[in-house]
Amino acid sequence: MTTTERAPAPAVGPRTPPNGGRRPLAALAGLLAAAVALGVGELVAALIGPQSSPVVAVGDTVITLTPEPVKQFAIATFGDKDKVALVVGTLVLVAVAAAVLGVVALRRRWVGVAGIALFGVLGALAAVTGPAGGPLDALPSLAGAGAGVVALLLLLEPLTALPPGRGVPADDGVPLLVRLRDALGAGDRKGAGLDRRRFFLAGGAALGAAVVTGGGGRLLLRRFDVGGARSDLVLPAPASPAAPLPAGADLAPGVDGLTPLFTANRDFYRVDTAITVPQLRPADHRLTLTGMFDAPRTLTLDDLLGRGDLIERDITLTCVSNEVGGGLAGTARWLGVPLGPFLREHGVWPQSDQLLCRSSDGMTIGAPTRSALQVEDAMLAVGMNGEPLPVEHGFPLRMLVPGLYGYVSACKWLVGIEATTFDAVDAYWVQRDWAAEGPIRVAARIDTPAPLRRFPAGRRAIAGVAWAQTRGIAAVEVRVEDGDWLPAQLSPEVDADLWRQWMLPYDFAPGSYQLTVRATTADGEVQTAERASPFPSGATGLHSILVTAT
Ligand SMILES: Nc1nc2c(c(=O)[nH]1)N[C@H]1C(S)=C(S)[C@@H](COP(=O)(O)O)O[C@H]1N2
Ligand SMILES: [Mo]
Repeated sequence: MTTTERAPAPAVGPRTPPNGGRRPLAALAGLLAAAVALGVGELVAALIGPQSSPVVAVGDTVITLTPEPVKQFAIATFGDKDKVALVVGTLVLVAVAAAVLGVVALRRRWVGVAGIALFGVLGALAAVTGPAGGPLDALPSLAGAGAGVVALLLLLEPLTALPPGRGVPADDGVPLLVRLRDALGAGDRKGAGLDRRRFFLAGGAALGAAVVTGGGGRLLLRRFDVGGARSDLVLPAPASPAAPLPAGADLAPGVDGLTPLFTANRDFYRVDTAITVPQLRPADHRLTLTGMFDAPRTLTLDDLLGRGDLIERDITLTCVSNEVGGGLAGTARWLGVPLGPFLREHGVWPQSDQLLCRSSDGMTIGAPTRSALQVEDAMLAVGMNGEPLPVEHGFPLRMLVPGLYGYVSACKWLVGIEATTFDAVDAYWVQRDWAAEGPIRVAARIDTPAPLRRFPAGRRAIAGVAWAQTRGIAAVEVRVEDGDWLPAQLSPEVDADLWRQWMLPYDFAPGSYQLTVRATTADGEVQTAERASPFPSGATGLHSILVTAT
């Protein structure tokens, strides 16, 4: 005979107190705990350095691990705001996770504790393994997680409060550790009630703590800013100034919507992996030459500025990620040490075919030694449009090699050059399967009219820019619908490294039009219509837009 054991019928206890709304409050507790954790993380980071901030460290790691197509999508979608989008996205994910942890921890406190601890460990790992990371960089994430755990337990406690007389009294004279120990076991309390008043008091305190620590941390982090030191830096006059511009060099004043010949620093496109921009003090800055040099050396910024051979040149810089018709190109008047003479002076070996440039944030950019030696006007740049490099554009030192995309030449926040070979080492982007050599492809872009624009019929300028650095632009032609290629007027040639503006007045009858542009280089290459995506070596194809005259 078998017996089936039956669980005793649950005792009918006192009616449970009104607990409705406990879960949303638990979610809120999770959010507030996360806010406290991030706030404390920022505050501790302010003592150590910007790279140790949990948000920055995790964001940096996400960038490092993100597959190239996603990165390309982010650059194409968010442009210069790609890092902002990343940080916001990371915070949204953290918020969702925190709310879920809060709800789960209502019943199982240890899950909440373990969850926050896990985030802390991940943040610490991200910070320590970052390119500029050291063991101390673990502290902000760990301290933040600790504060988050304390906040979560204290916030959840009033949600499962015991009736008076049972358990540890909620306030007054009970040591924090005892309360925490009690709070850890509070999830399974039977017949616990909800003390709304105490929850909101604790919540207010948590919010205050998050704002004060986070805000204070951000303020304190400003002491790492080098804006002041940058303003104080006086650049020497160039030994070789830029060639004077011919009259009428810039067509933009006469053509509405046309890109100016020179891009203002604040309008200059920015592409990099830095969530917080490296802050390098000129006095502390060092450039170290290593590897295949007869005379490996460490130079100060003064060594470079005092050489007396600075050149000033007008150069158009272009990003390999630029889509056909895109805006990731800009022109500036750069000031810097001529790279070829500098490298020869330090005896770079003929066996070296790659210069591995290192940025203070760990980025590596591999430039062909041959180009660095031979391309005229390649430089170690210190100035941009008459001022020291803006911090976002590499202050105090970056490299420029006309004719090469930025990812294989234009290393910002430059602190090291290792003369090596392409066989020996892959730079950052090459590890991510971008081409090891990146000559800029010839391109032309229509700036005006804007795509899909409607405008009154009549005469109107079609205009834009075209570039083929080191080779120069010889012609730009425009095709309206399937008509003949019509030659556009070009801005005067200033230098092959500089883009040229082009312009074609056209009489638009009412109707819709497809406008297409193509450039021809001074050495005879006609821009191909064949479409290629930016990955892995730069986009090709003709910029083509639809407009309507009404
Ligand atoms: N340290 C560092 N340098 C860098 C990069 C970077 O991510 N980190 N990006 C490169 C790329 S892809 C380009 S196109 C140029 C862009 O320079 P800009 O931001 O001054 O326009 O910088 C290059 N130098
Ligand atoms: Mo780039």
